[in-house]
Amino acid sequence: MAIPSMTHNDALIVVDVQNDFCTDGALPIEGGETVVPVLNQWIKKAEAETVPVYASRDWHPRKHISFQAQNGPWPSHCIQDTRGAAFHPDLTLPLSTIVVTKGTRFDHDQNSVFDETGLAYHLKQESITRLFIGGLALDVCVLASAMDALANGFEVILLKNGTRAVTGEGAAEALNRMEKAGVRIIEDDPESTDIPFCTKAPEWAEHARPNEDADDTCDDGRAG
Ligand code: VGL
Ligand code: ZN
Repeated sequence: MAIPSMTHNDALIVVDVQNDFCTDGALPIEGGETVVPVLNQWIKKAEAETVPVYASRDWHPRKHISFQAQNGPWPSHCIQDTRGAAFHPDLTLPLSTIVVTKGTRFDHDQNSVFDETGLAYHLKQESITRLFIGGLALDVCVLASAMDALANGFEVILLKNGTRAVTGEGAAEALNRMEKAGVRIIEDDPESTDIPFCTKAPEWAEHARPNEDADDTCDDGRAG
């Protein structure tokens, strides 16, 4: 099956590619960082087609309800403004990236990027109808986001090579559920599509990171 071209009415959604979900993070997902080069390729392709890039981040307050110390399921992770909550440093998010912050509520966790974020409203305002989704974790936030995207009337393409799951069984179940619900799952490398890459980006853009400031803040000795 041919890889769908990215066009207008598409958006790329990069879910929670944050340090805490990678090796040595607080909630490490096996091979979490391996999604970075794959998603960087999709980001490049999106930029070449002027397809907007959205990056969600899990952004928990201390003592979040999802933490084990609060009787939740997870070790504490992605605490606001810490290094663990920062996007992976090798993720080449363009300056134009729109960041979607979730997991900030005190009364419930927000696994889906659509859960009380207003994102569906915004995407509809932008006339976006189809979402390319990758990131972490396949069986938690990517799954919840893809299912909510369908429920909100979007077409969904899962970038399978650009995601990793917390558990192996979780991965199989997530893929199964998504496929049954109507998510299109693609495994191909974006290099193999018919979309030309843009000619070389300007120097400054190659090094730009929207979270540069957050990183600096963490460098001066604060927790994280
Ligand atoms: C996630 C576990 C806890 C995720 C977030 O982004 O998939 N997983 N919080
Ligand atoms: Zn979380």
